[in-house]
Amino acid sequence: MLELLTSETPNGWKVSILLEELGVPYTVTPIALTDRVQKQDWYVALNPNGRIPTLIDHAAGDFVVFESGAILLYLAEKYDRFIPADTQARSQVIQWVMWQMSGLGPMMGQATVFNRYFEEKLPSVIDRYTRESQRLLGVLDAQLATRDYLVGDYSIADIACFPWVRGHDWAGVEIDGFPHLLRWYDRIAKRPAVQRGLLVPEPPSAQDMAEKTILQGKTIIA
Ligand SMILES: N[C@@H](CCC(=O)N[C@@H](CS)C(=O)NCC(=O)O)C(=O)O
Repeated sequence: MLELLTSETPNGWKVSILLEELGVPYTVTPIALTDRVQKQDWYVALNPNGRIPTLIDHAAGDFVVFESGAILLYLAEKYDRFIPADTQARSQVIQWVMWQMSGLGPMMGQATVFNRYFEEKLPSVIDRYTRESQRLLGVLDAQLATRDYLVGDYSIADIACFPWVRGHDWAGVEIDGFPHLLRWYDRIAKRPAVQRGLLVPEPPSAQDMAEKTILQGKTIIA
C-alpha cells in the first residue's frame, strides 16, 4: 500500500492527482502545516527537508520518497504510466518536471508569500516574484500554443504544473493574457481524477483558512 503524507497545497496536489489518475489504492496522512507537524522529528526522519509531500511505498519495504517531482517520477515509473517509454520523449517530460520544480513552483510560492502572507508589503520584492511568475506562465503559454499538453499526451509534466497554475489567483499572478494556457487549464481541470485529487486531504474549513492568513510571513506555501 502507498501512504501519502500531505497537505492542501500545490506540491501535495501534484501527487494526489497522479495517484487518482493511476487509480491505485493509497492512504492519506494529513500534515497540519500551521501546527508545524512537518518540522517534528518523526516527519523530518522521513523527509529531511521538513516539507510536504512525502510518499511511503509500504509494499516496497517502506521505501520513502521526498520532493514532489521525485515522487511523480517514482510513481510514473513504478506503474509505467503518464511518462513516455521513448527515451527522448521521456527526457522532454522530465525537462518540464525539472522546470516546474526549479522555476514555476518556487517563484509562484514566493509570489504567494509576499503578495499574500507577509504583513510588510515590499513593492520591489512583490514586483520581482510576480513578474518572474508571469514570465514563467508565458513560457508555458508559448509551449502550449501548438499542442494540447506540454509533451505529447497528458503526462506528469502537466500534472506537475497544473496545481501551480490553478493557484495563480492566491499567488496574486494574472493569467488572462495567456489563451493557450487557459485552454490547457480548462482541459485538465475537467478530468475527474484531477477533481478528486484536489480534495486530498479534505479541504480546510473557513476558520482554518482564516487562521492560515494570520500566519503572515511564515512560508506555508513555497
Ligand atoms: N521542493 C519541495 C517543496 C515542498 C514545499 O515547499 N512544500 C510546502 C507546501 S507546498 C511546505 O511543506 N511548506 C511548509 C514549510 O515550509 O514548512 C517539493 O516539491 O516537494
